[in-house]
Amino acid sequence: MTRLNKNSLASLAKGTVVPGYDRSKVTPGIVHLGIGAFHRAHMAVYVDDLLARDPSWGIVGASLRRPDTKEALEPQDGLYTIAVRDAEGTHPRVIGSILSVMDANTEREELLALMADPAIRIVSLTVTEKGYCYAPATGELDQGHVDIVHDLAHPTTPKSAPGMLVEALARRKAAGVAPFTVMSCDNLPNNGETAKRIVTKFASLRDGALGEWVQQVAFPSTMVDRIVPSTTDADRAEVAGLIGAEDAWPIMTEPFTQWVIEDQFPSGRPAFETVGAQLVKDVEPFEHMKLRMLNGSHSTMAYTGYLGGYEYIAEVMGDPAYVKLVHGLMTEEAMPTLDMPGTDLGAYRDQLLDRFRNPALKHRTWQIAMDGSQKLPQRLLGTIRDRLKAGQGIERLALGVAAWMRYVTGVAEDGSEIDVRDPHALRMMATAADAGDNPEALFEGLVSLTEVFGTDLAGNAVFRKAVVGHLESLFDEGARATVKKVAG
Ligand code: CS2
Repeated sequence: MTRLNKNSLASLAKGTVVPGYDRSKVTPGIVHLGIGAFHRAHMAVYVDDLLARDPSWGIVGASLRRPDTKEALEPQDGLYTIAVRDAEGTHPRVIGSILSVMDANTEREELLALMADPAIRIVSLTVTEKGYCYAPATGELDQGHVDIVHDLAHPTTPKSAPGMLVEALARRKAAGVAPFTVMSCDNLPNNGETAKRIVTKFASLRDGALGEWVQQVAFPSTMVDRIVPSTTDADRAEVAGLIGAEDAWPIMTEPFTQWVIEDQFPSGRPAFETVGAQLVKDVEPFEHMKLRMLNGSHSTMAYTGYLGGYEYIAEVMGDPAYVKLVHGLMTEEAMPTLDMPGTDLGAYRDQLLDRFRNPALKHRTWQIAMDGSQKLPQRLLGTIRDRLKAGQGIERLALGVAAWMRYVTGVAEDGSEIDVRDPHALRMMATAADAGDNPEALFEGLVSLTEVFGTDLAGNAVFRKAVVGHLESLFDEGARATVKKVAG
């Protein structure tokens, strides 16, 4: 079978949507760090929609860790398929906005040179929570992080995202070139502010004058949303059948997509508002809504669902007790903490429940369960803090936290091993091993991870009682019975 690339583009199977602009006219205006599946299903699609109107915003993607995306997309001239799955079927569309992909490990110098080029006006990021090298509870740069230690010692050959951004900015400063705008598209609250705090801290640790200069860089916040399960071999085979060519890395996703962007781009930006993005003054309320409702539910379903023996989110949604739990978590516990005048939160919730139900999306609970230590603070703990302050109940949210604690012990209910993926996995599993099946000791050990829980929650009696109570039930009765009880 022929490979998807610029030569095969004209002969793809009927029904495949292809770029409606002349790719040879497109020039790079954006460097994107962290060219994973999410970016390719989200921002790259918005950019693909606007290149016909303005070809100066092509994307050069870079991966900081692994060369696999480059290896997949290079023979395809950067082209790949997004396959949108709904009840009617799978709809393939070839995206052309990614002009090339660089591997930061082997092409660091070329990548830094490009980032310093005046044509690049935006550097966007999807490096995941852990890519910020910060303490999730405080949002401060983790100066003891191994990559940060490395990058401060070797600032011109950085490995981390903050190190790359600051070295590129230093080169622009030296060349008298205005800074690019840094646009975080990661799932963090105040992602712009957070990126700014980390980048300016890192720059000032490198050199005071650079730290000052970096103050002028714009860091707009964004809220990003699209569910993107990992691609499987079965997905590859299906897409090949649909488009009539082999695509080494298609992306499977849902019809829904949302992007809310803080309008702060002194070096210019594409007309994102013409392709469905919302440009607003303050993104924070949108981020809270999304993180607390969508992601808070997702993480709760991931841990309780995995423990209960459910592989996919759509399966979890087939269990009425779980649906009741998530409905209650959103309605009773998350929604009252949000400040979204003019938004029908009930309708937003119902739309989320429908999205979770999408049977065509094979979204694994295990995938969402990854990196919990980086996700819990913004998804569950912030909501818990707000409610504790107001003297309100936290039963369902606390079950999410307890199920995470039970999950990171690394042992499933049937005694099999759980492949726990998390930057703190080893520490957490050692804590769990010490605690054995004593819920109190497990809580004690894990809540003392202050970079996750801060310093306030360990001593909060209401929080402790709720989480330890759920842990007891998870150990004694199992996840399904516990969900049923807590859902009411
Ligand atoms: C998920 C998110 O894997 C996860 O942690 O909760 O990736 C989620 O699918 C996206 O945030 C949806 O926009």
